[in-house]
Order: sequence, then C-alpha cells, then structure tokens
Amino acid sequence: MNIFDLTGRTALVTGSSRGLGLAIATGLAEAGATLVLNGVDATRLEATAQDLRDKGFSVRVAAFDVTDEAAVVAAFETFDKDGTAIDILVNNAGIQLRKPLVDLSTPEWQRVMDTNLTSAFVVGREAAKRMIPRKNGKIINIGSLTSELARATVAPYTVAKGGIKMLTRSMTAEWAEHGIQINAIGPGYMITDMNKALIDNPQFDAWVKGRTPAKRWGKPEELAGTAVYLASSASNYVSGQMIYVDGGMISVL
Ligand code: GCO
Repeated sequence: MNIFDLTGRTALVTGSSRGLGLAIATGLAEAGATLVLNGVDATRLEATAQDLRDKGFSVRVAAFDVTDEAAVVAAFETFDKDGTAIDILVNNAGIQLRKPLVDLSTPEWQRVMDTNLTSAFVVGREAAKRMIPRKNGKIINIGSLTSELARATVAPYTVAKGGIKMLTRSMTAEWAEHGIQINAIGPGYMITDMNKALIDNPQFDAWVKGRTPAKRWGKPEELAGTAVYLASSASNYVSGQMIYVDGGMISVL
C-alpha cells in the first residue's frame, strides 16, 4: 500500500488559481486527489481548472472570497448538498503588503490579517465541523519563514504567519483527538508573482541568494512533496508541526 497515495480523497486548496496554491494543488492531484480549486476570480479559476483537467486530473471549482464568512459557510453548505466531503484542506490564500509600520493604516493591517490568518480559522472551522463526525481529515495551513523571522516592511504578513503557526497548534489541541491532523508548511523565498518585485530587485535577489544556504530562490513545485506527505496517511501521527521548505534559511545565521 502506498502511504502517500491520495486516490479517493478530495482536497480543497484556497487561493489555488496560481502560485503556491496551484503548485500544491497540482502535487496533490498527481498523488491521486480530486481537487476543489478556490479563488475569487471565477473566470481565472475555471481556466486553471480546465488546464488541470486537460492533464487528466479530476477538478472542481469553488469561487468564494475566504474573507467573506457568509460565502465560506455557503460554500461548505453546497459541498454538503452535493455530497462533497472535503478530506484535505489547504489554507493557502494570502496576500502581501509591503509598507513600514508607521505608514500602515489600520484597514491595510486588517485586510492582511483577514486574508492570511482569520480566513484559515473560518475555513478550517467549517471543514473541521464536517471532519470531526467522520473522525478523519487533514488540514495544512500555509505559514512562511516569517512565521519565525521578521523582516522590515512586512509586519502584518509576518504577524499573520506567526499566528498561522500557533493556530496550527491550537487546532491540534482541539481536533487531533477526532482523527484530524493539522500541520503547516513554511515556504521560504519562492519564485511567485507575489515576490516579483523582490526577484526583479538586484539587491534583494542577491540578498536572498546569499542569505539562503541553498543559494537560490525556491520553486513552487518544491512544496508539493511536503504537501502530499502532510495530506497522506504517511503523516497520521504528526500534528501541530510546521515544516519549513526554505532552502535552510531559518536554520542558519
Ligand atoms: C517578503 C516576502 C516574504 C515571502 C517569503 C516568506 O516580502 O519578504 O514576500 O514574505 O513571502 O516567501 O514566506
């Protein structure tokens, strides 16, 4: 029996029309999972879903804003009605906003918190309500190396990602007894649209390559293996952990 096989499992990945979410979703599909892609742009989501279907994967879409609690609740009620059991939830949706704290407005702070942290609680709560009676489920929260280390001008992102680490442990404290494993992945500096401004900045690019022991940026697809592990029965006795996929950055001065 292949303990990494996800055949017969359905995975909801929030923020999966592109970037890390799409890379993680693709990895889960390659391991056999049926996908439910999520994003706010239904057109873009459907185009992404069709690309994956063209590759032979089983893909549905659920277009809702993870910061809109009513929309999240309605989405799960739709899953209930059409008999879709979400076995694996990846709380990936997130935004970045780079600005010094003294210039940051409270609404800007709140928008990052709502998207990067509160959404993981709300979507996680709705998923867990269904996983608990089934005594089975996998929740993977996407943190960051900024769950451990701060850098100037990304305070709300950093605080939210630090919260993701402790939310993962809090979910474990309440849900592990119900056969649910909740873990997190902490990406390092990855090549994504969100990081384009950094990648295109020669000084920042040089800093990442110098500061990272692997001496390079990470590729989104390099998260897939960790996601499959945490989504599969291979991790049935692992919960509350954050696995850093960061080229060694947080481990070395
Ligand atoms: C930044 C980057 C980081 C990255 C990194 C950590 O501005 O420093 O956006 O926050 O997201 O991949 O996860």
